[in-house]
Amino acid sequence: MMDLDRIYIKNLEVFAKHGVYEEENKLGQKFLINAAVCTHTREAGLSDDLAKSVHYGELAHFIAEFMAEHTYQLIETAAEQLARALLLRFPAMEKITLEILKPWAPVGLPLETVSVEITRGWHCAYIAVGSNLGDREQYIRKGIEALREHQDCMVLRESELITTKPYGGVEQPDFLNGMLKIRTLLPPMELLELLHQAEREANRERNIHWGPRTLDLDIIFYDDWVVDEEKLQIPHPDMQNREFVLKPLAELAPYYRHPLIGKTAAQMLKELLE
Ligand code: PH2
Ligand code: MG
Ligand code: MG
Repeated sequence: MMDLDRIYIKNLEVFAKHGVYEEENKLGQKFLINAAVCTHTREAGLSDDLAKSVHYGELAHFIAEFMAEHTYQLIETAAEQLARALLLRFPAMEKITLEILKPWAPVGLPLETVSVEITRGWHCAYIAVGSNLGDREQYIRKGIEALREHQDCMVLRESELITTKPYGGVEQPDFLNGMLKIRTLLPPMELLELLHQAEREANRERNIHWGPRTLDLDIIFYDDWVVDEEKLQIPHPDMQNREFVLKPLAELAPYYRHPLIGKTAAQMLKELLE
């Protein structure tokens, strides 16, 4: 991944009413905002065209208005919601580091400032889709639609859907399988929850492990992250052995490299078929 460029706003002063204490919500106080916006400025830099970059004036006004229009108890919440709103409002923003400071925090002790700083951004994930019950294509289309409709997800690409023999030894009908490339603001566990929600909406019943299902949505890759939680492993731990995963993945991203195995999708597919 190419290094991102940054646009900074330093110590933007806004008056707002975030706070846990009642007087903070009533009277309000001064806040300072620092933002480091990660984006690509090359095109704007060559063309001198503002439309190709993130307008720092719009950015500053958006921040000031957002801070004034909402009232949260926590500066954590103000930062979380503001970062999300900015990433949705300015699509060229890949990532933002946002710091919210309270120079007048009413804690009854002399201090210069209190603050929180968070970094949020868009992530790229590959989602395997599968169905082998009922109107398989319809279930898959509905699942993709559920992701499209979620504000924090964009479906960027869809592979062809292919018919595959059941893998894993359970006797069951043939599958329809495919792959999605998505862009998302959701961290892995929240993305998993969204996928489960979409599966539930497809009337999926979880009874036989590896049994037939109306809709299965699995996270294959999430950037180059490695996640090893009880409920979620990324990359998908068996993907390198599954033609029904590697084939549609290699269609979308033949050179995407597995962060642990070190091989590309195309290489893994070739080796599996050998
Ligand atoms: N999913 C499984 C088990 N076996 N076989 C095929 N062909 N396609 C699948 O999506 C599939 C499978 C468990 O999720
Ligand atoms: Mg699966
Ligand atoms: Mg699954």
